[in-house]
Amino acid sequence: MGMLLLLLVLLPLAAFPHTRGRLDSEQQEAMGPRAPVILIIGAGISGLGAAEKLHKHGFHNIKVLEATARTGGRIRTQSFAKGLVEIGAQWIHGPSPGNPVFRLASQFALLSPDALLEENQKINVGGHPSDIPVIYSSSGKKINPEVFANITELYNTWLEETRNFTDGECEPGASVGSFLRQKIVENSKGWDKELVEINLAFLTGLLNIECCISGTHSMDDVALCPFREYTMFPGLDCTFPKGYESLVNHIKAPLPDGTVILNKPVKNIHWNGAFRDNNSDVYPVKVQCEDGDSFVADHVIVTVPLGFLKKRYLDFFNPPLPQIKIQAIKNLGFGTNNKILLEFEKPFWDPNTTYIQTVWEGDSPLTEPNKDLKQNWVRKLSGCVVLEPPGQLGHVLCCFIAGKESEFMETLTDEEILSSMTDLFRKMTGNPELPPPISILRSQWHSQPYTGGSYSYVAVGSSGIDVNNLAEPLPTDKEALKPMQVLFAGEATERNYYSTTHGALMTGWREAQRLIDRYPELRATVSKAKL
Ligand code: 6YU
Repeated sequence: MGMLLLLLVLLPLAAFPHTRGRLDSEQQEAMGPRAPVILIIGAGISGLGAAEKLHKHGFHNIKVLEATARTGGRIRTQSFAKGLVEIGAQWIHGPSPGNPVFRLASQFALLSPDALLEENQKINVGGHPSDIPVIYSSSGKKINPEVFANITELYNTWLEETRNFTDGECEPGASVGSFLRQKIVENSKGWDKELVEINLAFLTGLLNIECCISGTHSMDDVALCPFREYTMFPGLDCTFPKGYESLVNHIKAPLPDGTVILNKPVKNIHWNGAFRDNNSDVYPVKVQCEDGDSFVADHVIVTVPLGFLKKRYLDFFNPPLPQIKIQAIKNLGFGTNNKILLEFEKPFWDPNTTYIQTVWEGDSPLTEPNKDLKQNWVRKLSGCVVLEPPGQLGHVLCCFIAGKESEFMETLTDEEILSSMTDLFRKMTGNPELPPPISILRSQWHSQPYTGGSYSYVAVGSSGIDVNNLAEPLPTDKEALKPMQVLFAGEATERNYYSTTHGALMTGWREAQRLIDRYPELRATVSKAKL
């Protein structure tokens, strides 16, 4: 009977040699090394993607520690009006087979039939609104987009040209903004006198859109030479009919209960140490949480946003990060792009309108914008997307605003924003009686303590090398006895696809793969078990 019991205990361990329960040290020696313990900080798409991949490859000692009360991070779907809206990521940028988010969404049957059409997967819009906008000007007139057809085409070719620069070709402070401004100055010399003012006002609006796409205050902050490294998959951007979070829910579904721990903000990460668990096993990493709990690990994958790292890099790591990483964190840009969602009783826009753009007469990319944020923040709005389908959702506009004006907007009350937005639409439509929106929901990504903004960009003074340096695991010494103690994932660590959900997912998978490659014996066990 005793023998049978011993066999029952040892058999599962023999089948999975890295698993070890409470065995004495002699038994431990005989069993070989214990299963690696992995902690993942952050339950956004990168953290959950890493956890799911590791789990699938036989790593079962995984915990995901998430600071907030929810998973998804910057993917956040919420109820609003009569349906669901996105507070964070909205589209799959470039939905085509190369894009892992598209592949997963298709596999989980989360997309509409349109998104799956092959012809849509071949279209290239580069993250820009693809439809012809309805344009309102601040003097209360609707402007025929044909008026701006030439200037729009020119602007698009200039944008393309920003991608022609190679490293070393740019002056130290060269930015996408300075390049575009130079083009505007050169080109405006040939414009009809009466078109100069309105063209400049329209171009200011296009630059505001660009700021939202890059998540920056000004295109003068975005470095010119590295701009070409941002890579787009082809495909007509599409959305998730049941919300972006439906993807997150599918990714995390295979993880055993208890893997993801919510409301568990991490205070700091101690690495290069020797920390014991209750079994007296020794680990190189200890993660200390704000609530006093601590976790030991062999590896920790840090997926916190760059915005968080910018605030906390000094006290979040012990020993401190190497200088090369600190420099990368400081150099790279992390800006704010927010949404203001407005529900109207009745649409003031024509049917078939998909995008509304506002033009402020008198604004120009060649003059300094007015610094009085209280009076002028609404001028920075880049435009409003008409959300579909109105039948299910109601009449909802999703307006975008980036930069300091966006951060100022976060400090206002809903009532103050409603009042400014009502004034704006009354001015633009020339209708002083236009009824105000009936409800509002806005994002506040800059004030979120565990995010600190919206997404990353390669700022003037930085380059793709900073992104690589940020992604490099610690210790950086290749000969280290315990390598890969702290690994880095998250959208800001993806040199070509930063600022997107697919970029974030790729980095989670990249770091999971690093660990899978580090434990070939485990891989062999899993493949054998599958045979
Ligand atoms: C996309 C889109 N999109 C709009 C808006 C935003 C973003 N993006 P996470 O932050 O998700 O997870 C980290 C977790 O860590 C988080 O849960 C924290 O709470 C947690 N954490 C932090 N500190 C912690 C601690 N101490 N302890 C424990 N946990 C901690 N992307 O593909 N399509 O339409 C948009 C948009 C308003 C805010 C977007 C879009 C960006 C994505 O949302 C984002 O990259 C990923 O979700 C990040 O996932 P993650 O896991 O890395 O972090 C030309 C050119 C230029 C380049 N830019 C072009 C691209 C444009 C991007 N698109 C923007 C447009 C919209 C509308």
